[in-house]
Amino acid sequence: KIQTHKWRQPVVSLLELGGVKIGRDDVVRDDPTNNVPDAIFLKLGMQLHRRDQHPIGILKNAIYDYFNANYSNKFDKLDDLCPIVSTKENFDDVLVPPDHISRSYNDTYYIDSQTVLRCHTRAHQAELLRRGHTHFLVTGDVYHRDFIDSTHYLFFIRWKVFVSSFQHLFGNVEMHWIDTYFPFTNPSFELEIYCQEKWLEVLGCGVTEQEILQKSGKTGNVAWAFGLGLERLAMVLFGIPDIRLFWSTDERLTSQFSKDQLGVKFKPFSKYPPCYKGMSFWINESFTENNLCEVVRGVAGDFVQEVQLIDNFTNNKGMTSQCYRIAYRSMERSLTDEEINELQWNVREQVHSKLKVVLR
Ligand code: FA5
Ligand code: MG
Repeated sequence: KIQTHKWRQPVVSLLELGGVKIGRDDVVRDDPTNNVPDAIFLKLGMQLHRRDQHPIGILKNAIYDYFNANYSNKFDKLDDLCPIVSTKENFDDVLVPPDHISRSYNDTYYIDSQTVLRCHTRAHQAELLRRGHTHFLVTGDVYHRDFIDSTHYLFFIRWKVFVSSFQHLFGNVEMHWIDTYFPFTNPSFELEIYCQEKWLEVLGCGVTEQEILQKSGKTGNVAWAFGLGLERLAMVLFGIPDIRLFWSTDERLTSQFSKDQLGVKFKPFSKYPPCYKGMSFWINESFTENNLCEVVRGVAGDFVQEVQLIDNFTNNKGMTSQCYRIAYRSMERSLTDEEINELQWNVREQVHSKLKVVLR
């Protein structure tokens, strides 16, 4: 039986993903080669991008329509591939070097040492090329261990396409391109758009390395690929201020959107302010911010809006102390002081016991 916090989602123990039946015990195990928490298993089957009335589904359909109209149905669309893949598919096949940080347990969810929750839909690329697909869009949820703020989520819906133009969707938003590095493309670029007074990265792209194409029997071709976070684009298009709102089942949210309605602006229903709590501790060698966020998320779920490092100093004995500020906030209702104090108390307790840091 899954242990869930009293405010969290209902208990599920079996999912069907892309035609495959997956039990909770196949994904979440008490085993050093596994770092998938229950909270992630519970979200695995949600497939927001396959819901026609959901902002993510509406956006996906609009992008599909755009491709159908402009590339005369040339693109094959796959949106139901199982997110559980091998480390070979997720890393080796797309030329991620053996020592690349994205392979670490700090950055990726491992089911066991050979199996991960895909970090990108590119994990399906080699197989699709081998199966003879040349133009394709893969939509699916992808999983990263990451820090917490209003534009980052532990998993998000990603795209991979072979195409050259995308301006159409962004309209007249201010944007710029940045040169960057990815192991699988060269040259590589990122696109940022200006949103909520900050530059926000919305996609990475580039020309696929020839080695990848050669390995899939596509020598002599040129491929253009990109990966786009649908949430971030949907935040701009629908005026949705916080990424957690996509996972809300509150009717005041879901009733605002309907099939094929792309231009609708979200009307906020929660004016509940965030409540801030601080905590300081002496870190140890194995401490990482992602591990801290995992613990906080494990306790507070979607009630945590942001975890922010606000102070960092090293004393004359070489010990480093860090202070974090946690913002608690529900998108749906007002949290009581009692609830917040209990969350914070549990966070402190687990940060101490799981991360072995010394609280100050
Ligand atoms: C990449 O940056 C490259 N793999 C993109 C790529 C694809 C390059 C194909 C070349 C060819 P990454 O997953 O880090 O992948 O980010 C892709 C997009 O996902 C980002 O631009 C952003 O829109 C979104 N994204 C990244 N992290 C998060 C997160 N924590 N929460 C929500 N969206 C995110
Ligand atoms: Mg990136």
